[in-house]
Amino acid sequence: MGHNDSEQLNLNPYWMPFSHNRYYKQDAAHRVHRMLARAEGSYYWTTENHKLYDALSGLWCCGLGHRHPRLVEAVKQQLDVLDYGTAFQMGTPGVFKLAERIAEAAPAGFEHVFFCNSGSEAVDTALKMALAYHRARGEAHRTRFIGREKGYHGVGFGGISVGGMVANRKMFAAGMLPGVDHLPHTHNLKEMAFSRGEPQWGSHLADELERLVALHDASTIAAVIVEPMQGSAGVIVPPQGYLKRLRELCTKHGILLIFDEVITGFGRMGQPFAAQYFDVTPDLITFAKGVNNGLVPMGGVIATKSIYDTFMTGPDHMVEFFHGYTYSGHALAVAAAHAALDVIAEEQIYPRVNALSKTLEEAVHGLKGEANVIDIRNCQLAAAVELAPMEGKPGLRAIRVFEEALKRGVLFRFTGDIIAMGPTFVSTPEEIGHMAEVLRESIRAAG
Ligand code: PXG
Repeated sequence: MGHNDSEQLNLNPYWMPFSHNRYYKQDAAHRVHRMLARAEGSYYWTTENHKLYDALSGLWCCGLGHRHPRLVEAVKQQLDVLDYGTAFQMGTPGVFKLAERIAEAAPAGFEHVFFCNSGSEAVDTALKMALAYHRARGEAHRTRFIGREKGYHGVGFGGISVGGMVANRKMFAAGMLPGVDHLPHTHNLKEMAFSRGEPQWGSHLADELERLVALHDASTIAAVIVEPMQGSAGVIVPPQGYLKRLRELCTKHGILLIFDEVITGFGRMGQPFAAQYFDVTPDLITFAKGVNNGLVPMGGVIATKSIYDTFMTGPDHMVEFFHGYTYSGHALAVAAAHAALDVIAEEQIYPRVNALSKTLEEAVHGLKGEANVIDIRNCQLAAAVELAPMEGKPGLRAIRVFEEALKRGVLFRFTGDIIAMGPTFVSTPEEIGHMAEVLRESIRAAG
């Protein structure tokens, strides 16, 4: 489709998700380089045939690069064999095998995988597992969840309840889960601006869990859920020792610890999961995105043996967990996931990410000193540059930077006045360096 074709589109019927619909639709100038036509590897091409480096791997999901031939082929082949296989009370060899492979990649003790279709569903599934687990153990009084400020756990009612993003919560307050409380977030510009990797300051913030336990009593709390590294809030990196401390406190009080690894799972951390990267083992792990490179929607929850076994009681012809989705373990998603796991192994993605992360760290921290740059953060193959808001117009500076970068051939992600980066795992050091230089020029051009 050429540029002119896209200008003839009726833009009105499509209600764009998490987007400024009016800004995008009202003025062709606002859509320049913002209509995607095709993709390959680390690049998109727009309908004007303008090439864009994909600095966030889609929405954190296409780390292996777009249209990886192995994944494309796997899905095509699957289509010739089985399109959709009934998900309840039936199975396919592929989905059993995939669960085994994912459990093998997870930390020791994680032996069971439940599939769904998105990160939001994965979070709701994990929260339900936590409630049902305690109930099955005779601790039905453990009903409370603890999330964290600035946390993002998708957009289901469970996810927004434990999430900590005001904009995602305030309109829906009436539908929130009752009894949820939040840990403070760990972002503090004064104490940690321009930290490389995990900030030294802030592990004491995990002790706030003790305060919440004292307030609510441990016997009322089912689970704590956190992103090991907060992605959506703009790459907020856990302070050194913070996650270990959370783990200790959860164990001490019989509270399940859920790591939401929707962004951190399957590559971004240079390890299968952030649990391994930070060497902290939760009780449940949610995943989505990278499991099959975003090719077909898929999410899931990995559970420890002891959690799974707790459900396996009662008459064995009965359903043990009243939960599941029509598309749980969809055949196409499963085929893509097998291929993604093959590629991760064959292309040595984890060592590659580890090496590339150092390049990213150097490149982004090289922007220190640019006007209006107030913080730079990085964690493995994720980074963010925080900009000073324009007087009275929060968010506008980042939009300007975003638009300047589009002109220069890089698609960044912005949230508030933060520019986030999550390059593909198959990027070259040169591409990472170029991305950072485009960001520098765009920050200067945006004024
Ligand atoms: N948990 C976490 C930790 C996430 O990052 C979700 C749950 C929800 O996933 P679904 O598949 O329901 O969207 C996410 C999603 C961004 C960005 O710009 C991040 C997400 C989605 C879109 C954009 O950082 N994370």
